[in-house]
Amino acid sequence: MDSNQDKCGFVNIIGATNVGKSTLLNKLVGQKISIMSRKVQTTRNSLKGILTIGNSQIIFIDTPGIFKPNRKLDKAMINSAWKSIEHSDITLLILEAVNTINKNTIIISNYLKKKKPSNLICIINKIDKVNHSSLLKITSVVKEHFNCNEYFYLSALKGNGVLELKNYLVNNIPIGPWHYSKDQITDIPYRFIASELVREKLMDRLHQEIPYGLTVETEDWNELDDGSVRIDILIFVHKLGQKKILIGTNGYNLKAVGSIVRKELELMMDKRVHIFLYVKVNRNWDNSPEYYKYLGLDFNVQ
Ligand SMILES: Nc1nc2c(ncn2[C@@H]2O[C@H](COP(=O)(O)OP(=O)(O)OP(=O)(O)O)[C@@H](O)[C@H]2O)c(=O)[nH]1
Ligand SMILES: [Mg+2]
Repeated sequence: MDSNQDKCGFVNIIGATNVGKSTLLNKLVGQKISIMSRKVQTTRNSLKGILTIGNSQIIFIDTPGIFKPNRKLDKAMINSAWKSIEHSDITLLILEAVNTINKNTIIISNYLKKKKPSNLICIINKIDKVNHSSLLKITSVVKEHFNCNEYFYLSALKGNGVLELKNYLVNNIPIGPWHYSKDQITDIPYRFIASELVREKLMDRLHQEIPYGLTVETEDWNELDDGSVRIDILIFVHKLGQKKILIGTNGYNLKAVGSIVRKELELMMDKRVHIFLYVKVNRNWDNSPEYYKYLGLDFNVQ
């Protein structure tokens, strides 16, 4: 094999909700492209992150976390995660070092027994939370449920073990032409990143069912003559009561979210940003075909 030949591989990242998939994706590509939160069900659609090292290009796909779905939106999210397995060269199954096997991991284990991914790699994440002497025991329990080709132990949050994983992936992706240019790290437009950052901050600040009853969309994006950009962002909620809580007393919540997101986007894009946030009540936002299309999800999911 000619070691100078270009290599390119699709590596999808699957796992139960909240195990650290998006945190790992961001660590692997070196920039935040997928939002993360302490709450479950943060990622709603499959997102690409691209890492190019030497002559190798790895296209990672972060996916919505697996859990037992109830709502139509949840079902479509989980469908999109399963679908990504079909098109990947390597599948990274992310498990947590704490409470490793639970009802969500059992759903995954049952699914993978039927639909075998091409090269299943097990990642035990959050090892910063356990004593390293317990990793052997965790691995033997995992082996009762999953048939993985390799095992990696890492902390996506702190970065331990991420380099070893990158090296493995570079050595194991197939020969093939690159799909993206050398310095591209995602195909997600800034418009989408902006709305996702707003959703991330709202998930952090709001509690109970409210984070799951809202969605965020960028309505307008205008480059101004002075080199700055004006971004108008709409937040949809199901009920008027949710709107009031979201806005907060004297608009405090909304102002705080706008300010944090503005600073993050300014750093990312290296330009001045003006953000305008609006909250609208729409009882049906999660039942509109346009919304599913916007996220690349299947509206007709059963
Ligand atoms: N201690 C510790 N926490 C971590 C680690 N990796 C991720 N987390 C935390 O776990 C939580 C969930 O992280 P996410 O990256 O949003 O998890 P996810 O799997 O993408 O979640 P969904 O999109 O909801 O499926 C966040 O609070 C992260 O900071 C880790 O290695 N160690
Ligand atoms: Mg996620």
